[in-house]
Amino acid sequence: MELTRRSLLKAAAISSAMIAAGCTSKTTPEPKKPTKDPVELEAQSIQPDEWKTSVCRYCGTGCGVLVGIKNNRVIAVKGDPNNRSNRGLNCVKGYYLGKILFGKDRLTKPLIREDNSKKGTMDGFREATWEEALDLVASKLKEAHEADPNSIAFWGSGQQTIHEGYASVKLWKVGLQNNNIDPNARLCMASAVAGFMTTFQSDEPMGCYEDLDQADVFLTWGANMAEMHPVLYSRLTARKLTGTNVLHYDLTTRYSRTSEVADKVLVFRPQTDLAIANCIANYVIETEAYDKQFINDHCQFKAGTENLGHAINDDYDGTEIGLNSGANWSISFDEFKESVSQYTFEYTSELSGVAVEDLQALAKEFADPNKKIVSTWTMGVNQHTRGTWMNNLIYNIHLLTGKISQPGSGPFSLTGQPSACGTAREVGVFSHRLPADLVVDNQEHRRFSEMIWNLPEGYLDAIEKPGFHTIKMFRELGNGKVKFLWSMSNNWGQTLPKTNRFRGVDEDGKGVNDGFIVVSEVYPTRSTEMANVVFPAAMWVEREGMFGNAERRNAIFEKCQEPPGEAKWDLWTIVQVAKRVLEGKKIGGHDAFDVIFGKNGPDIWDYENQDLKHNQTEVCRNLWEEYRLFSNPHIHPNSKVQELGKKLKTKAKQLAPYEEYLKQHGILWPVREVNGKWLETKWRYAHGRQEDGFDQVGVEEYGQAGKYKNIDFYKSNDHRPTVFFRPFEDAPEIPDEEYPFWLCTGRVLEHWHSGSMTRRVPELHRAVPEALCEIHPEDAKKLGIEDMDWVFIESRRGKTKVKVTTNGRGRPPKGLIYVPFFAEEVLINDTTLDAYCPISKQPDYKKCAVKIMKV
Ligand SMILES: Nc1nc2c(c(=O)[nH]1)N[C@H]1C(S)=C(S)[C@@H](COP(=O)(O)OP(=O)(O)OC[C@H]3O[C@@H](n4cnc5c(=O)[nH]c(N)nc54)[C@H](O)[C@@H]3O)O[C@H]1N2
Ligand SMILES: Nc1nc2c(c(=O)[nH]1)N[C@H]1C(S)=C(S)[C@@H](COP(=O)(O)OP(=O)(O)OC[C@H]3O[C@@H](n4cnc5c(=O)[nH]c(N)nc54)[C@H](O)[C@@H]3O)O[C@H]1N2
Ligand code: SF4
Ligand SMILES: [Mo]
Repeated sequence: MELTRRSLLKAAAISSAMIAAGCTSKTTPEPKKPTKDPVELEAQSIQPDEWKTSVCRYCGTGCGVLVGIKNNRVIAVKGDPNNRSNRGLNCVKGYYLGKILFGKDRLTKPLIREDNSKKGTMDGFREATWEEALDLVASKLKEAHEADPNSIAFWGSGQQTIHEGYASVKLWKVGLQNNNIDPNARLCMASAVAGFMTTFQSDEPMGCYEDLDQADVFLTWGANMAEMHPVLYSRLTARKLTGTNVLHYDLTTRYSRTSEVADKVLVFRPQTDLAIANCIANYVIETEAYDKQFINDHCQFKAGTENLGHAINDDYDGTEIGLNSGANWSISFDEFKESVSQYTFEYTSELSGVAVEDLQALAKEFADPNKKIVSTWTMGVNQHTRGTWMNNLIYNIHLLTGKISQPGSGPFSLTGQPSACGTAREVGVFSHRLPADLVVDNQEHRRFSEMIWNLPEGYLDAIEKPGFHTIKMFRELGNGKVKFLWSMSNNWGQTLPKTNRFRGVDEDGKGVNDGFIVVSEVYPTRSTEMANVVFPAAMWVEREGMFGNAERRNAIFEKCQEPPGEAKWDLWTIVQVAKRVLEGKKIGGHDAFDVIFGKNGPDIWDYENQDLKHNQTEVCRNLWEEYRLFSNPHIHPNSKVQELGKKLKTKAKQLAPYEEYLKQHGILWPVREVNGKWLETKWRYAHGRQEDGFDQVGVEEYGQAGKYKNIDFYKSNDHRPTVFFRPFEDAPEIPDEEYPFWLCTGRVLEHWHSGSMTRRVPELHRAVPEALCEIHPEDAKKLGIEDMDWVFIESRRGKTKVKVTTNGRGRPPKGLIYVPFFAEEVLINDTTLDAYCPISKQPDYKKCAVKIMKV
């Protein structure tokens, strides 16, 4: 399809429908509707007293917003024109952001369950004082921990602030010396992380959003950006309007809103993206269109374990293949060439269902040395039983063609949540990680962390083995082995795959009801109904916080109003539990609590009042300045820290002093101080003037500046990222006679994940009031189903009741259905599969086999 004036106009119309630039939405303080109903908030024509700097709390785009306050209440929200990530734009969710604070059924008091038989409902709770709830939680945690360290677990989130995530890590990994802590980002970004670490030995993208303003070709690898990263998508469509012959290829398993304005839509059979990426690599090598100088100077080649099988059973990780899933070894370029040679256009077309001409057109874009290409991807690639491989394969084609780390050209892994980067990944909430790309099973990393945390040498050896990853954690909860679970800023009762594994009880009456479950939440959810204790939390701007977005931008949001009732800042709750549970424990002769949070550590405890320090900015600054040492070891007084930090290359993440983030409405790391100004880095590994956003950190510390194209992958082993051979291997469950359909699950523009917040915003709720199953009209006809008929979708694991539509926003091909997971009454995750990528341990929600039955 040609890029016509009509398609451009269409692009502009579609993207502007999703964006509300510079608009202001008004909210009133008093909600009017009863519990469970979305809140009606009236528009008011009053002017705010003050506007405070903030960040949207939904997606990883990380849009800056300004929050209007009157009489200490949030009354308006608008895009922040000074935030360089969004330049004042917001999508419809950002536009109505203020309203999530005022749901009538906000949790305002700690709840303690009195009646265990009512688990699975919000009945059977009584209100309690904080003192009582905290004492109970701490005693249960202590009891379980003492009985068996493997019976406790903490499930965190990419929606926790950086400080909350950091405090969780300190309580769990340092205080309890326990690695059973993992974030929901395991469901989301784990394959991206594993992809970055295996290819580059350094997490997070080299480029930034400005790449979208300069590319000649865009490639979405199963990413529905129009709905999931709308503000970035508007930047993409704007580039198509202003650039000459800018093309967008949408690779997808279902025609989505993103496909609507793409120039070419390549609908492929699920999982065959592996073959497509290899096919492009094969073409550029065969035609000698790869960048010889670049790979000579900057790349190495490797192969890894193949025929990985499928991580479906509990014991997979311990099997021979499971233990060796990440093994890899060096190969020559010629061996690589030979390995990918099987992925001809014809073979790939046969596997994927994409026409040979379309594959050729796409491969030719990469073969053109003059074209700048940006690849983007999110869950289609990461939620994949070969998710790590798929990330490696996208890097392969950008490395082979040298289309990387340059303005307008590069692979760009999009983030899901607002702080999956800043919190889950950067502060190390994963069961195998420590802050700043460090990992628990590396002795030098532990020594370095001990020095920063004032711990005796060898203290962290207790946590040298990674703990439970998320799927393991919840399987163990279902098995009754995890006896204590605390979750924060997530809703596992709805969002984990194969939910009925731990939501129900087995034949012996064993199961989730055995565990003592603590949920920190702002609204009643599918998870709070499984809880023994619910801690009411302050949400979004009811406390101060900081998020880190997809382009490495850390940005602060200021506190704008008090939380309702007795709801409290999650960080306060963490520290209060720590105070109780660490009572009596010593570290190096000091009270453990004082080392972790108090006077021998970050100093966030008020000893006079026996409480967290009252000033939230002071608490955040103190924690930040400690955390910042991981990336800026040179400001630590101990020269051993400095030396080791340099060796570990942690400085490559360099962060600025806390206040700078407010002044600048966010800064991309690594940062650098030049003549008293803190400058951000837009293109990592690419040398140039720092003032223009090019990398300097690497040059100064580890660099080989001035090499070919001024690029130095200074964090990679031997400064050389890896081009991996990764073959096509099929999905764990493929439609057959009994279960003839692929089930793909995902999201819609108007709702956020489990819908707990967006369904309480009337405008969003009205726009998409119910979750519908999209099905191809011919499939519906064959099954004798009409629009809005109820059906059961059944897999080998469970079934879900849902209404169908043949006329939805997305259009699945024949043989595939799509169901969003935002509606708590349509628990599609009872049906999904929890098989995961053997390397990243991220599950695949995008494909399993189901049958459809009319109700
Ligand atoms: N409105 C809104 N925006 C959000 C969110 C939200 O809840 N609501 N959540 C945020 C979060 S946390 C995330 S993770 C992102 C998710 O952002 P996306 O990943 O863009 O969205 P999903 O709906 O999860 O994924 C749907 C896509 O998966 C692709 N897919 C399916 N199977 C395959 C396959 O085998 N290979 C490949 N390559 N692709 C496949 C399909 O083509 C489809 O377009 O959105 C973020 N933004
Ligand atoms: N079927 C299917 N399932 C999926 C996916 C899929 O594509 N398909 N995608 C997966 C992905 S990528 C992701 S990221 C996960 C997301 O899964 P979850 O993170 O489990 O889901 P959310 O609805 O975002 O849960 C966040 C909760 O935090 C609460 N909250 C808001 N602010 C605060 C606060 O300040 N403090 C506290 N304590 N709580 C707060 C909200 O009310 C909300 O209920 O879902 C996964 N599940
Ligand atoms: S949901 Fe994402 S795109 Fe929309 S305003 Fe928030 S951060 Fe921006
Ligand atoms: Mo996500």
